[in-house]
Amino acid sequence: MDDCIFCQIVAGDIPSRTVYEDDDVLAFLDANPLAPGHTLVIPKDHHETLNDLPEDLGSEVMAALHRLTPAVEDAVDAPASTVAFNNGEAAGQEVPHVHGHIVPRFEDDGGRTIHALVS
Ligand code: DGP
Repeated sequence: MDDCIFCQIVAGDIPSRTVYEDDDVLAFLDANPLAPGHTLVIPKDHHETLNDLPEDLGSEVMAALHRLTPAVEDAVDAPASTVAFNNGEAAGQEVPHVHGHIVPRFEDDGGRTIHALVS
């Protein structure tokens, strides 16, 4: 979609810091990180929410999250992470292109809830 920021990142029209890429999935650093290493994982094809995502593509996104979460934690020496989707505008989804957040968490970060972190 021409006016979708994340489609423009996939197309290379907006610069981003790529963390991982394959035929179906792109992961890149969040421009407004909630913690060092905050990474977004998206399907390259445009789908607005998880509800619109074909199941096979959802599996690809989940597989990437599964591989990348420990790698991101290792990269920033985090003992844990919050992995979440804001699914729909009322849930705080600002960019209408499905994306999973990997937010590294640290012992001293206050133990904020998922909601406080990603909405
Ligand atoms: P959400 O609220 O779940 O829709 O999160 C959207 C995230 O996308 C937010 O953490 C900031 C990030 N973001 C928005 N625009 C850009 C951009 O142009 N580049 C990158 N790397 N991240 C962006």
